[in-house]
Amino acid sequence: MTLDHPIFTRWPAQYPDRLQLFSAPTPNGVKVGIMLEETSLAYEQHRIDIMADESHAPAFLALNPNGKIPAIYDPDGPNGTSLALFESGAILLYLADKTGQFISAELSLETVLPGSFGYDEFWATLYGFPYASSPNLTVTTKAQQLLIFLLATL
Ligand SMILES: N[C@@H](CCC(=O)N[C@@H](CS)C(=O)NCC(=O)O)C(=O)O
Repeated sequence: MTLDHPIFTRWPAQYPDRLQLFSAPTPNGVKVGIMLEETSLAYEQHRIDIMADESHAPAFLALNPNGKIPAIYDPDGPNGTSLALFESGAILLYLADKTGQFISAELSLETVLPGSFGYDEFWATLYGFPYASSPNLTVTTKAQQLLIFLLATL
């Protein structure tokens, strides 16, 4: 089985039947890894060195045009097709939906996604990442940035 996506030219899959995780040991990066462990899904991990700007390599941008980890490629996606997905909140929801774990039938996207943005701010402030030096980057601003990116890209 060979996976047909440009990401695998740079980060080949040793176990192509498994869900492929492209990430790094950051708060956003590890939460997807934790979810995969907790749900017991079989996965293969690829470390993306964001300090070496690997998240902006053409092969990675083909998976996430926004140039950020985490991102996944699921060879066993919905309706028997493969699925490439980025944004940790979206990935967590997808994995919850796929496995039927860690999600309630009453939970809505509106309650989950702002939480994802909020975590960014919290951890960035704690560890002194660039977000911390940008106090004006509020949840709303970040949501707007993402939507502007999506509108410009789609
Ligand atoms: N809202 C995104 C944020 C992802 C994000 O900020 N990823 C950071 C690491 S935690 C990253 O890839 N930084 C590298 C860069 O922006 O160049 C998510 O939750 O997935």
